[in-house]
Amino acid sequence: MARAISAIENGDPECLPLLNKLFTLARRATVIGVTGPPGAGKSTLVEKLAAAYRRKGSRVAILAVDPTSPFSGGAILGDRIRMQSLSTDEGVYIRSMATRGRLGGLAPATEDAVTVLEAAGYGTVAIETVGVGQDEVEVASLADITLLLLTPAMGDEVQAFKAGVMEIADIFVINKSDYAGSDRIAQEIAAMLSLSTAQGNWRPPIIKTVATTGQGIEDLLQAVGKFHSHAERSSLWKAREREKWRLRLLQLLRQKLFESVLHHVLSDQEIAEHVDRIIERRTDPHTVVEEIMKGLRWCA
Ligand SMILES: Nc1nc2c(ncn2[C@@H]2O[C@H](COP(=O)(O)OP(=O)(O)OP(=O)(O)O)[C@@H](O)[C@H]2O)c(=O)[nH]1
Ligand SMILES: [Mg+2]
Repeated sequence: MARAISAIENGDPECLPLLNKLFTLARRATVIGVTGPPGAGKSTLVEKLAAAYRRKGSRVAILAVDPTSPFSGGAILGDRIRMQSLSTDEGVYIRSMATRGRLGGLAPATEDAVTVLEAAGYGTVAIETVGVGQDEVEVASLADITLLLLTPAMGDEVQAFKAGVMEIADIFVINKSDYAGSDRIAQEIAAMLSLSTAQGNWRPPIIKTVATTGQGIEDLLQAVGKFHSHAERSSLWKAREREKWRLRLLQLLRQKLFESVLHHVLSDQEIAEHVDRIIERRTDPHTVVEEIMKGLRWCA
């Protein structure tokens, strides 16, 4: 399993037949996305959630996506160490993945890693991603349920969140509720929610937790269970599933088309020449792209 994920991460073409087989075999896992700002307690909470699911008998996989540092080029990859209480449990699989420059908060291989884990029989897959409250919300399109972690320390920052960030939350978790201010932030979120239209008749609950002690984890599990049955009863899950695979298909296609243009149509030398012409203002970038597109027979 680990080798398969590494091969996928490295873009090994031999993975494609394997992924095809695994995908068609795989039983669906429940994918829980956990996102929130740096240090909000995501790993600590995921560790507690995983332990709770283990007690219910489910095997749990955790994918912790670490932003690749633009400075060192390496990821922090510290969560395996941080989630030590789970490290001796064979029913738990933990893996860190680096974003490697992919925008949106996921690692390039996250979706396919989920396929591998589903095929390996993990019933629950938790994906931890860092969201700084802006655009790192891609996890929501992959996950069945998205938990957005906030903390009392955030205060006014919540109001500065872009609308799209609040909308990804199926459940709001106010972690570090042992600190003062959790009621205030809960009220602010409730006020924001009252202004927005509920997605598929689901009003996201606001759950207070203290991940370090496990306080509130049982409430959170119940909220996840409630969402689960709501999403199954309503058409929410079906609609999300369609949208997820539609986006995934377009994303892969976009990437392939782009790579194939770079590979077959444009050499580095030609790109450099186009750049020269743009710098010299003999043409503009739009016109260059139009010219390149005209050169592609299948686009005509
Ligand atoms: N007081 C308090 N501390 C907490 C709580 N949850 C987590 N912490 C502490 O907050 C720090 C950060 O926790 P992590 O679980 O690593 O947070 P994270 O969101 O995964 O952090 P990154 O992955 O680095 O973004 C750790 O020192 C935790 O022990 C909580 O509910 N209360
Ligand atoms: Mg973490």
